[in-house]
Amino acid sequence: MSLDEIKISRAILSRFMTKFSDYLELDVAIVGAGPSGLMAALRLARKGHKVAVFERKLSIGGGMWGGGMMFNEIVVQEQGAAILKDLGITVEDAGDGYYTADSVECTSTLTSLACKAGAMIFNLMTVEDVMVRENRVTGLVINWSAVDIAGFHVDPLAVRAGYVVESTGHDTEVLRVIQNKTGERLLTDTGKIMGERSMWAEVAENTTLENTKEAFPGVFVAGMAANATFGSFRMGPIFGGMLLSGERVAELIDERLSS
Ligand code: 48F
Repeated sequence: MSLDEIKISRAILSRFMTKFSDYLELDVAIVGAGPSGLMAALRLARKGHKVAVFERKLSIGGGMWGGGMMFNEIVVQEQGAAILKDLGITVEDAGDGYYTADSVECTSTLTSLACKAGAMIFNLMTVEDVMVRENRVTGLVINWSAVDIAGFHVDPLAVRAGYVVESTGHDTEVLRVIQNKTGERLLTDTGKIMGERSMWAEVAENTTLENTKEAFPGVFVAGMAANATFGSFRMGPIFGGMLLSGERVAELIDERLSS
């Protein structure tokens, strides 16, 4: 068979357009493909919901690849180790209730399983805004990250979603847009993003789960963004809370979608 460059180009364009257009209306739109967003995508897709993840970067996985300070191992506690083992990831016992796992294996396995479960991941796309109707978020406004980086004046496109997961990590970008543009109160004590506090792993791991909840009508917050939104601590390279938060947000949204 001789290779035709135009057929290669046409195959990519035509498949991408079909895929993109199929995912313009979603049950759940997830912003950020870090560990919490990927875990949420995996669980929601396995429940049969139509899910897409929008990730700004070329790479999927957020802060998980880098382990701690680029030593590419992560630490989890008992519950996190159980999740990783269940996903088929090798976990090493480090003693005293600490477990380690290779961060590359964790990230790549989680990504692969989310895709295989039916979640569609769109990388290189930045969520720059939301759609709001009657004080509820009904979708996302997206653009190519390259447009954003270049500072080009190019209008975005939009995606409709039953629910949005804000899993953008430390920066809580989606809620920041909502706070700035709607002028409405967020569902926090202050009505605003309360901000991330300095490192305290033990408290932060627990509060991540408590803070995984609806932060604005239609928007659930997960992972580090949950702690940043509700004013809790950062935890550094211990990742069980991220995985559990992804699972929790999937359960909460599944309940809403099923009711
Ligand atoms: O930061 P990130 O890994 O979020 P996470 O799931 O996990 C946090 C941990 O990695 C670590 C930690 C705990 O152990 O403290 O930091 O909470 O991933 C967030 C992803 O969101 C993307 C960003 O590129 C990253 O991959 N992202 C951020 N803003 C946007 C976005 C945006 N506006 N549009 C699209 N993607």
